Amino acid sequence: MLGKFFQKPGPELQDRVPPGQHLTKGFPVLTYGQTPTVNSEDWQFKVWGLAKSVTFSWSDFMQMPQSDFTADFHCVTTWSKLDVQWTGVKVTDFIKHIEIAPKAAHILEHCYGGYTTNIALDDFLREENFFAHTLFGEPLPPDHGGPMRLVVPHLYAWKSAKWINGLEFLDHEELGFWERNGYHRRGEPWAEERYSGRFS
Ligand SMILES: Nc1nc2c(c(=O)[nH]1)N[C@H]1C(S)=C(S)[C@@H](COP(=O)(O)O)O[C@H]1N2
Ligand SMILES: [Mo]
Repeated sequence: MLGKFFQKPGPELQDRVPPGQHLTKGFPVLTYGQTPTVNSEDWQFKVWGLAKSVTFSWSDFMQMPQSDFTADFHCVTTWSKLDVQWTGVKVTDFIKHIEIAPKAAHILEHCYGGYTTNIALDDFLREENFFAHTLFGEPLPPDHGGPMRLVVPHLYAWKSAKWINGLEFLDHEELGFWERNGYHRRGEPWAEERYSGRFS
């Protein structure tokens, strides 16, 4: 829908807006179900499966290098928001603290509230991915995934798990919540990988 909050991109921005997407100036909240209440003091993050099992606390993450990010955000429901500003921990810094088994090739992202989404290990390990705890200079609001979410800018935003609490490393692909319900297993916006052919 085009209206007050959705605009067609001008020519200067067109090369940043994937096909079938519209720009939004606001930042819509897209959540399936309830927003879980998670305090940073209670937040825990587990790694298991084909990686050495380990649990991280909030302070563990705060002691890792902190970086600022500016990233575009593309929801499969056709809105895109450019230049979102975040602070958090780069995935490439985080993984120095875990031991991934050589056989691992896929990940299932787990969240408070039960949401899951799958990602290939190669897509996860990219330099531009990060765990975010700050949005535009403020603590990440609960609706946007606070206290901590993953952000994977090169894939549709349903891969950017809010209230993330764990990564399960696998040698095969296990589909997450939306992927089991008809969405594409990978979700690359420039290729419009919106839906899985299995259901259409
Ligand atoms: N845990 C969890 N993470 C989630 C979702 C969700 O419902 N639960 N929705 C996804 C979808 S479809 C999108 S578009 C983005 C939306 O993030 P936002 O609400 O901060 O805009 O979060 C993704 N991560
Ligand atoms: Mo979405």
